[in-house]
Amino acid sequence: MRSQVGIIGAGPAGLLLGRLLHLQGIDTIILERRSGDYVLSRIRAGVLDGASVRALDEAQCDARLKRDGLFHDGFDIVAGNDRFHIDLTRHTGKQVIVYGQTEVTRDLMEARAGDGAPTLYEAEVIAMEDIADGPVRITYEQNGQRGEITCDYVAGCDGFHGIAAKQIPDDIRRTFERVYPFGWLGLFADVAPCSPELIYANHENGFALASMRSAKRSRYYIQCPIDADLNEWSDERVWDELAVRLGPEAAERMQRAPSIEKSIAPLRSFVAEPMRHGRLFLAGDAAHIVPPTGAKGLNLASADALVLSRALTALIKDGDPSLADNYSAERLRHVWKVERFSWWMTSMLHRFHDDDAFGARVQLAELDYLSGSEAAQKSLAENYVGLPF
Ligand code: RFL
Ligand code: PHB
Repeated sequence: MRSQVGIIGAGPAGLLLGRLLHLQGIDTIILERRSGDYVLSRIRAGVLDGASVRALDEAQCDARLKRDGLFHDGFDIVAGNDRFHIDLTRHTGKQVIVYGQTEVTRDLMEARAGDGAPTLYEAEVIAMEDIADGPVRITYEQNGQRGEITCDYVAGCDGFHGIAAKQIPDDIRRTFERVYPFGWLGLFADVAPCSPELIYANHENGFALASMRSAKRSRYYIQCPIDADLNEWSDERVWDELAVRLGPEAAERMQRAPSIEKSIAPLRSFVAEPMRHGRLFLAGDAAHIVPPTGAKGLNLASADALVLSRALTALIKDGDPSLADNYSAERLRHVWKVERFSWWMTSMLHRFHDDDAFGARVQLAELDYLSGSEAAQKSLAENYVGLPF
């Protein structure tokens, strides 16, 4: 099989890129190691910023998002006994949209099916050859059989555990990483949200987040030890912790119900540089990971896909390499600002080591400053709605 662009991974980055290139008349093949149902069952992001909204608009895949998404003007922060509001719209004139990654993925998969563009599911890429000069040969395994695709360019949209980033030679690739000493335990329940907007809480027991997917479905998270055993966290125990950490006002309104999903995710900051080598371009979690506190992972993946689609279009249709040559440097400037923001939100809102009394006081001062400073709130707001790129 042959294609102009081979895309590895059918997560949001790969599907968005595939759709944007299709609209430019460029053909793509997507190889995804999981089944379509598996990809759709992965529960992840919930908040879309300006990058995702722009990308989905250009992809002409935003009809359901505009109809069913929840448009939020701000969110609350609870710190000890204090609860204050971050007014995104007043500070930036913008909103964020609560709309699940699952729904984004479904919309993009449907559009791709309508385009008649090929996606090979349960096809795991195991090797790539000639990424320096091309044409690139991608070898994959599907149902125990090997197959090969030849393409002019490859987009590695295969997430943090993917194979694409590792094709960049060790003497060129540099990685930067911070692993946090805790995880997030997330829970879904079919109950009304406890507040019309999100609540981020810093409590002495640890971080908590009240989020949602609809007027009838709530998403909650609590900080937990990195080695926490899910079996030791009954629904009741999670609800009790949420009630304590989110504060009395939220606790009073919080409805409890059996969880329909419960899982633990580690938190990590990670960047791999460069984001391009020869004919291979990286996008999304394959190139960078942020801790979910700033709600930025999916949004960075969207920004990558948008910028990469333009670069590949100029390269393939006009023979103009300038955008492609700039891709890595341009994206990394934005990526590092978002890494900084996500790290800062995480540092401000979580409990770190019990023995760091100085760190704990600085964190209290940070929250106190934020609650009283319009300038600090504006800075948070402009990062949360998405920085220009
Ligand atoms: P994905 O979604 O991981 O997709 C990569 C795909 O590549 C496939 N793959 C391969 N396919 C073929 N051959 C191989 N060798 C392959 N290796 C891997 C995988 O099966 C997979 O389908 O990466 P992508 O597209 O870059 O998208 C990134 C986002 O999924 C991620 O950044 C977000 O989910 C992060 N995130 C959040 N982001 C936000 O913007 N807002 C949020 O509110 C938010 N909340 C979250 C989050 C992530 C979380 N977890 C579970 C880490 C909340 C959580 C709890
Ligand atoms: C979510 O709803 O899953 C969510 C919301 C905000 C975050 C992270 C996750 O910062």
